Amino acid sequence: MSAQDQNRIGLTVLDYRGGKSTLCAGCGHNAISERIVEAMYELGIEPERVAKLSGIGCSSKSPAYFMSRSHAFNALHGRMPSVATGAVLANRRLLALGVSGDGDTASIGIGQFVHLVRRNLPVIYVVEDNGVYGLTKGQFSATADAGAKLRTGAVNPLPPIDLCALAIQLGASYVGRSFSGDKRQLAALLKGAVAHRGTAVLDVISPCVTFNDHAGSTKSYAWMKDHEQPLQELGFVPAYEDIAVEYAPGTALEVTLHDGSRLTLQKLEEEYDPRDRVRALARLAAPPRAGEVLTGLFFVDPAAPTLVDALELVDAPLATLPEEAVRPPPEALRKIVDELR
Ligand SMILES: Cc1ncc(C[n+]2csc(CCOP(=O)(O)OP(=O)(O)O)c2C)c(N)n1
Ligand code: SF4
Repeated sequence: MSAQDQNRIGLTVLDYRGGKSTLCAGCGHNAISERIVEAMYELGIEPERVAKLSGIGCSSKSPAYFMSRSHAFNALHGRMPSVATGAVLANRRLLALGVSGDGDTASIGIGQFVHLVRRNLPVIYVVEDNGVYGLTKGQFSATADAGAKLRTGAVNPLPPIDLCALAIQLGASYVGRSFSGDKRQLAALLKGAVAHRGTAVLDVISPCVTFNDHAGSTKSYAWMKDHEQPLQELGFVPAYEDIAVEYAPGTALEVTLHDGSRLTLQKLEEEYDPRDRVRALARLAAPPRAGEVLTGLFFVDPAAPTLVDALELVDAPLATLPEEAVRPPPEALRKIVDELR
């Protein structure tokens, strides 16, 4: 792809870029921004349709570094889900993209995260997971592995929260894990998330090169290169392109997403089926070998009802509705008051 190539809506990749990153050179978060730019460009998503939402942290700063033409809101620490809920309910036409950190999500924002996934709010929720609070200089977060070491030698005594297992258990309908350095897998997972219509949680291991990329860290580049264990070979087939599946018959599983596009999954394990919630949880509870990081698409349910379905909202953005549609007429109010007398 050259910078001049146009996508199906006539935009170039430059139209999807953002401001110059102020994050540390080599930070995994920058690589994730790159993949988001590519995915949105390749899928031909209108930048103006996207609402980028985040909390506080290095990760939460990263929406400033992609898709400048989109809407954006940088919320309080851990409070992005509330803002995302308001934005999605007010305007169902928006494509909501939340970007958060492991501290933002699994520590201070855990209550908000839990309710977002429980409601299956239509939002892509990317956790840029480095196991530490990068912005405040590297304290352990709640996703740090037990026994992981800080540069100072401090050892984490506590077990980690597995955000993927939590998200599946609570109702998220598209859940996967990837590594910021795994371009192909992350791109496929992101494109699948864009095509999905419920909560898509992507826990992306994203090394903090400044505070958590040393021997003893279990979220460093070196550790992830040695310990990543992909669950399947992922490819994404957009609905507007001809099918070009290269997998041998009998080895691939095709999942049709709500917008009609499909995810093709080449199973490493004969019977792994990402549509089975119980099996997904069992698989996450028993990683391949001690210390290995399982990546891939763990669970997808394209038909799961979302909060928007439950509320039976109109399709039109609420802000565009005329006053007579949102304000009950005086007779209706009088009737309610009479009933309460
Ligand atoms: C209420 C509140 N408490 C604490 C802070 C300080 N603070 C800012 S960012 C941050 C941690 C961010 O860590 P994480 O979400 O893992 O993102 P990273 O910087 O690692 O990408 C903390 C504790 C704050 N801004 N607000
Ligand atoms: S401190 Fe860590 S998380 Fe923050 S920008 Fe630097 S490398 Fe990235």
